[in-house]
Amino acid sequence: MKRSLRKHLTAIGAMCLLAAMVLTTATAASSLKTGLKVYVIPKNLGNPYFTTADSVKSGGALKALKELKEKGTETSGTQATAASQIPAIQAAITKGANALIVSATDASALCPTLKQAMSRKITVVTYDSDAPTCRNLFINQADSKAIGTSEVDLLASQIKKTGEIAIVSAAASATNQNTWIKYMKQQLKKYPNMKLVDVVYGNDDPTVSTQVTQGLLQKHPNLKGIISPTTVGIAAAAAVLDTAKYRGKVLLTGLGTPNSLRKYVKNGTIKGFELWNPADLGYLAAYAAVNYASKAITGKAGQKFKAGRLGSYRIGKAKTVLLGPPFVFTKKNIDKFHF
Ligand code: RAM
Repeated sequence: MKRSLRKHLTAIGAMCLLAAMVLTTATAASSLKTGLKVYVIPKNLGNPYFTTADSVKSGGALKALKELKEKGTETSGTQATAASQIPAIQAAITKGANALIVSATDASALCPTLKQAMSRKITVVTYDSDAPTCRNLFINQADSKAIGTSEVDLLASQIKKTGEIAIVSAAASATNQNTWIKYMKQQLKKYPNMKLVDVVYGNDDPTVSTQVTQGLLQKHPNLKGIISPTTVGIAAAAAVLDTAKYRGKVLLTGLGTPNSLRKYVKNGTIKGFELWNPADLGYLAAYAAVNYASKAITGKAGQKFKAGRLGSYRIGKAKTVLLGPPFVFTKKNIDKFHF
């Protein structure tokens, strides 16, 4: 009896030991590295959209890196061009980066540098604007097709599905804007009385965006609507349209931030626009980058990881993680948002 009890206890002991071992291994596998040098590299510095996406104050990428005890740095050029952004990426590599979180101004121009980083085992995560062939993961703000389609639908409802329209985009090389425009063109086929007459590029620069919008209005006196899928472009276009001549006559929608468009929504220059929460996008990108750099995930579809306050996320196809659906801001709800 005694012997069998001892045997029993030994068996239980062994099981406990095994369980404890399994537990430690599980914890070890999912525990993240700390002290990593992570560089957050937006298209450009001084763009309020990226300030929100990246900063500690707004709860963006650098906040996540702080929570995870990494060394986070935001760096880029001052213009949303590859020539301005590439030196910042190269400098981050030279400084011994463990991970780069990049919004690509121009995928093909950036790829040689990003590939060089990957060959040195530096984790490369794109967010906001992808470089599909030279990164480990892309953190997508919202379904690209949904963005393009809903922008057209929003404008269609505002101009009664009729009239000439134009697009004021960011850089001609921007992957994100070009993808959305492709879906806008597809969706426009559903509106035979709406005609896309021009696509112009303001380069995420307020002055250039103002000039190209003014140019559009001169060139197309019958213009009824503008879609500007860039936070810088839509704010510049709104300021141009905010005069008695155009207000309510040339309608504007696109992707913008509530703070920069509040007054135009209230005075009727804009009836509705869209966006996601840029801070959540940066925050998610940082969690993904640290998980990848810690080898807790490898980019396989279906893998799950935890992203702090946002909860759990799953990697989808093409090594992409989707933040969530876009949100429409109108006069009714804009005062609930402050970024
Ligand atoms: C601008 C940038 C950015 C884009 C937003 C909507 O700030 O072009 O890449 O995602 O607009």
